[in-house]
Amino acid sequence: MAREWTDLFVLPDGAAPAPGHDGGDGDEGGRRRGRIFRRLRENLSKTRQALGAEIQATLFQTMDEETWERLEEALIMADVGAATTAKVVAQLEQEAEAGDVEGGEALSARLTELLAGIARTEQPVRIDLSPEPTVIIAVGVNGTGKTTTIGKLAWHLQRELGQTVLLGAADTFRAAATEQLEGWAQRAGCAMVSGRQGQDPGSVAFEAVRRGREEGVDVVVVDTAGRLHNQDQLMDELAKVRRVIAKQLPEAPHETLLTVDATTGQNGLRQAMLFSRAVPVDGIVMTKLDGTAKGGIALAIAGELGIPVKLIGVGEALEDLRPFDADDFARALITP
Ligand SMILES: Nc1nc2c(ncn2[C@@H]2O[C@H](COP(=O)(O)OP(=O)(O)O)[C@@H](O)[C@H]2O)c(=O)[nH]1
Ligand SMILES: [Mg+2]
Repeated sequence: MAREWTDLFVLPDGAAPAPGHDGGDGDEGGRRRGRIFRRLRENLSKTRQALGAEIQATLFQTMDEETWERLEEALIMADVGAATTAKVVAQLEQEAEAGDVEGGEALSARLTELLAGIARTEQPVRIDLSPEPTVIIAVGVNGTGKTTTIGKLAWHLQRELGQTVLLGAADTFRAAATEQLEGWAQRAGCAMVSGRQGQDPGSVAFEAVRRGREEGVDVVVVDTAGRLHNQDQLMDELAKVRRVIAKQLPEAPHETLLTVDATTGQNGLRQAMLFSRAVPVDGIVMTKLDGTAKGGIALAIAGELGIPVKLIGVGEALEDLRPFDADDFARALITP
């Protein structure tokens, strides 16, 4: 899974990441990864306090029927999902009883491994940036964090990967949406194609891709509306935006990212399911993981939808968007 920006995004031949990007195997790279992991742990503190403490308390006891049940309960409370939890705990219990894993430390490490395992899907995780421009489109329910994610993503693409970015404000449903994206474009230091309220979103997307091609921009990121008068209308409109983009550039959009708000738990999961049935989704961005004790959903959602989580939002600042790494994530949740 992707740990660094250079793991998530495949740069075109000949392109080099920006100086000071987060890769690197040397001491500096190691220190940087340490810092990132500590920050991840901090930002996940709500789930970690709820889950980590309970898990450590259980796993370091002599395991009996009741402690397995408590472990199950803790995972369900963290929104790992009933079916997934049952599977993971049954596996751990079986291995513990067979004597394959012994002791609290080993049990805790094995649990981390099993939890990380449920986040794996068959679908590719990496995003290829070789199309010129690469077109990324963000979809998802209103308020889940599309616009914020796009702003953070633009910043990272430029800062870490040295890519030029152009934003397209195709959420023309809400008056404030364009202004909000403009604020992010300024912070990220990239150009933007605006739309007027009520303007056809397809025309904004079309213009963004057209300008991106003309100016030789590396990545075009298109924002969309998450709410219309009804669900069918919204899905029709998204399909239209995609068609219009494809008219400019066959194969595009190259990447459709679906934002899901972690604080809405199982309800968010149902909404995501509706979206992913109507629009082909390549990856999930799990947002607001800093604001919930139910961070386990980031592990369960890939299994439920069959779509990999590619990015996570762990705060409102520019740097609070990270490539998702299931092992780091599970470790950050469970390590007290
Ligand atoms: N704490 C936190 N807040 C977030 C995160 N992502 C987005 N938000 C907030 O969620 C709210 C809605 O975000 P917005 O990008 O406007 O959602 P959109 O309607 O899908 O475009 C804003 O107040 C954001 O600051 C996150 O990862 N953590
Ligand atoms: Mg928005």
